[in-house]
Amino acid sequence: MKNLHIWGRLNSINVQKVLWLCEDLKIPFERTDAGMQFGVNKTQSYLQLNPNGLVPVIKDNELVLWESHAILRYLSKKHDVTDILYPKSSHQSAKIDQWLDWYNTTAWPVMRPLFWGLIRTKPEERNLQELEKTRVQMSSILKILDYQLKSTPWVAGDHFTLADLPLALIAFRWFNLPIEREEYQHLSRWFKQIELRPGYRKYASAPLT
Ligand SMILES: N[C@@H](CCC(=O)N[C@@H](CS)C(=O)NCC(=O)O)C(=O)O
Repeated sequence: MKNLHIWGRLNSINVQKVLWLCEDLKIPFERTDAGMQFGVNKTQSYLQLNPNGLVPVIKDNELVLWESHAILRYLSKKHDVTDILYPKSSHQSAKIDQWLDWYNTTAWPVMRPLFWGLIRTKPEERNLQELEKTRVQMSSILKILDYQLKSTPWVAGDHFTLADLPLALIAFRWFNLPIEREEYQHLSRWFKQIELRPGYRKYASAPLT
């Protein structure tokens, strides 16, 4: 039996973050499908692990942990011997935290309705006007990321870090939704590098569902 167990379905963006990191860091794990069509996440035993009834949740020996970014930080601190993904130095991790918070407060709240509206809503139930407004808003958010990537090769500086990973999952959705896209040169350059990462290839590049 592996020490690390992950609950969550493969097409959840928050689960994908954790699976991708495990692949990049070669952390062995077992996984149980949970969420949406798999159910599980509203059962009493699951709610004892995560009272929010959301995926992912992990159990690593005795530690139970939910919130995908907390899980990313925990696994990086424990397994990343290079100390690059989420450096122990508070000075170096500050920018990574900035972008992880920006993902949660700014980027995902806009990408989420765009993704749900175009992928998980029947065509006849889509509000196309509203979706176009959201697309324009998402584009202006990605312009901020593009501007950052003009001055640094990766989101938080010279290396791939935890700052890149969740934002790359948003970028994947942006590049794969059936929408018009403004040309963001630096974002595209960065994303080509993202596409080479093993965790992205294995867990984050399947067609959107
Ligand atoms: N802030 C949480 C959000 C977790 C979340 O919203 N998970 C979604 C999937 S991406 C979920 O569990 N949805 C219910 C379901 O799949 O049934 C995190 O980052 O882990």
